[in-house]
Amino acid sequence: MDQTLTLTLSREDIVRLCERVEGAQTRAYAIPKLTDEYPAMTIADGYAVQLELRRRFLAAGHKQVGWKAGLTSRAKMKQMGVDVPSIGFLTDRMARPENSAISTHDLVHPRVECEVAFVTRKDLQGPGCTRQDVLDATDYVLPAVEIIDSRFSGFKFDLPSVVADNGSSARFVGGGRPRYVEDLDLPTLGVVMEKNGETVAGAAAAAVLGHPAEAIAMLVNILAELGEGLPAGSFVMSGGITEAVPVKAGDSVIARFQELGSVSMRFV
Ligand code: OOG
Ligand code: MG
Repeated sequence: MDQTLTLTLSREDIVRLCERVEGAQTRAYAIPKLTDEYPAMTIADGYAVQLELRRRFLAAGHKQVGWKAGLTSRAKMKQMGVDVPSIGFLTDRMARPENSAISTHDLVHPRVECEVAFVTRKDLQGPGCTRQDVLDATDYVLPAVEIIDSRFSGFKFDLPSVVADNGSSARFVGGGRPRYVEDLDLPTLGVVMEKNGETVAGAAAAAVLGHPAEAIAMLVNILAELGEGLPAGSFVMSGGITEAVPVKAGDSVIARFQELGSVSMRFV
């Protein structure tokens, strides 16, 4: 088995680290990255902590709505200093309506990023899931903004730590105009992020692994390694196209996507 897939943490350590991450997420405070205390932690350990976190949230009544791929563009990998993509789960409690006021008081140091979101109409199962499998299983795509919030001090982490922190997932807003993928040329689709009326980031969707559907295929293949599939009806974000932009109370953000419309929100 691949070294990175080997578990090194005991069950007690997994629960302990999960409680640490859960406390930081729900009470919005920064903690040192987990590998400071557990330098031998692997990606498999990170996913074990994430799985425990998901189990607890679902047991507390949160509903899972889908998944997110992260660190799928060069801009994001460079910004975060991590060059392997990751996945995280999304729940109903993280969703915020378009044009709404999003509180920053329950977040540590939020950042926004533009992403293409997919909604599936067929089950997808890896290994070996391809971009074409994803396109065939896609109901429609829509523009989304993810509000990420690493719980690690200084927004600095490594892959095992960020995976344990559910890929920095915090909030997300879907909106704009849902479209069928076959009516679009997704790679050439341009996106621009505006903060307080100024353009702060922009790129084409090809920045995400050449085609955002490639990120969904990667996510399905990681899920397979974790012994899971992606059920029909999932909402899946394919990863930030540009680098993430910090936001604070008082900021307003508009992500404008060619062909897909725009997604707006303000922070309070
Ligand atoms: C990790 C999450 C990355 C994306 O879209 O690349 C992510 C992070 O940057 O904190 O959501
Ligand atoms: Mg993201």
